[in-house]
Amino acid sequence: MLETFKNFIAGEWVAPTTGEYFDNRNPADWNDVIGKFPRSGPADMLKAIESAKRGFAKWSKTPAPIRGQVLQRVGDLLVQRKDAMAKAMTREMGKVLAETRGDVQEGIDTAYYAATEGRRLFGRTVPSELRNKWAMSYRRPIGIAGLITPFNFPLAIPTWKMFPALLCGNAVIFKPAEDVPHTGHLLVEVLIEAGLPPEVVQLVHGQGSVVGRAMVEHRDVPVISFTGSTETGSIIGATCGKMHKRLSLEMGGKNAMIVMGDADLDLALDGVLWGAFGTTGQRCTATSRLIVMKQVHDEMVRRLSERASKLRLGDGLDPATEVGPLVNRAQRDKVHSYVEIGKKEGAKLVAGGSPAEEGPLREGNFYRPTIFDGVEPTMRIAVEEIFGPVLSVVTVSSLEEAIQVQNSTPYGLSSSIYTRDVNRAMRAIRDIEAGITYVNGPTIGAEVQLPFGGVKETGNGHREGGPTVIDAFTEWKSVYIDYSGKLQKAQIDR
Ligand code: UN1
Repeated sequence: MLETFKNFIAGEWVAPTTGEYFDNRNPADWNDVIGKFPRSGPADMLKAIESAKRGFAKWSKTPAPIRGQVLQRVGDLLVQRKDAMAKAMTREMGKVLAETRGDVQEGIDTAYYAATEGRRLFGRTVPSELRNKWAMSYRRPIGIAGLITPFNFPLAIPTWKMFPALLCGNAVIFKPAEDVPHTGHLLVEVLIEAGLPPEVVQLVHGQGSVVGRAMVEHRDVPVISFTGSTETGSIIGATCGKMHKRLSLEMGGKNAMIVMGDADLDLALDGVLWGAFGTTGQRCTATSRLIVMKQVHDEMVRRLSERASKLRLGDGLDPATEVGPLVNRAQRDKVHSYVEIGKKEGAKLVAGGSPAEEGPLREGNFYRPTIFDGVEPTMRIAVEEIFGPVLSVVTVSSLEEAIQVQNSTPYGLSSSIYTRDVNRAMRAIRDIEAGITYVNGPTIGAEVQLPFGGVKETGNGHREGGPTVIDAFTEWKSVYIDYSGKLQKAQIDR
């Protein structure tokens, strides 16, 4: 009997008012249905907002160190459930078990990091220009934070937003991607078991264009945090701009790895395989371009295409699998359409280029790790985000040219350079336009205690992770306390 899941609204697991549900299927085997999840409507969102207001009234008055203790317990429960949650995640979105375990670990790290922030959440005390007057500023929660999250890191990305938002004293409404509702469900179960007051978190499943939209357009949700496509981010941004809402956006990437002539090629090879084909290329930080110096191009591309063609595709739960499926059929079709575009543009296909359909792979959304050589920096496959296992190789003849190519897309999330020359590395760090630069590592591998985010069309200036994320979820209040017992006029009586 297929399990029917519910929303979590007003402290209870409840059926959607629409009475409608959608099937959540395993992308490695379309016949495996995980469960039915609510296709909620705006009325469900309205109830969630009303409840979150009550949750906020209570939670915002709970001392931050006590809020931190709840997050500490959240971390402990995630540790206990790491394996079970990782398996559930692989089953619903496909990436291999080692990676979904890493995804849960990122949630654990975020929980413990946020927990300790409860005893910091620093404000500033500064001197007043007047005698016998005190001046300070401190951070306050904003209200209800609406969180809209993608499928590729079904646990880590929601936690990047949710844990700091909660620590800062906000209530949250969580709208997970339609492809990964089960992980969202399991995460909310953990929060409730850890002792979070029930109305402080609301889980509303459904479509972004329906429930996500109802949340973004509602005046009582003053903060929105979104990770997803630049296209959707622009729509959300327009609404939030009109309504003067706080908005943190984390969007597309077209991340490049630069390989210099002096690089350790074995290291670069391991790095590009992991960066391009880990998570089946479905990361905002995926290495989707390889910018290689001409003297090492031939060797690099030959060895790379050999190894990419040997990567083992399969169900992510099988320990022998190296590359799982794409998340759904539409995503597989999109990847294939980009491969057709690349061929038409005149790039040379040196690995992959087609869906993988042998044996049991036929039941899933598998696509062969794909490499295009001879790519011009202006081709669409070198500029647009594909979000799949497709790598474009561009050849260059100097560091300057490499950096120019690296910077020639509308995005600026992650970047990487392989070189043994510290001067080159430092120049790349300075001149690359991106939120993250790795030296001798691929474009993926961000850690939770550092700012995460990008420049240009990747973001809107906010950073998740580290101490920076709390800027998205707090307001400043400045406080002046005059203990002189007389009227002192700033700027005048000094
Ligand atoms: C993403 O690319 O969508 O840097 C997030 C990494 C992960 C997070 C990636 N820690 O690989």
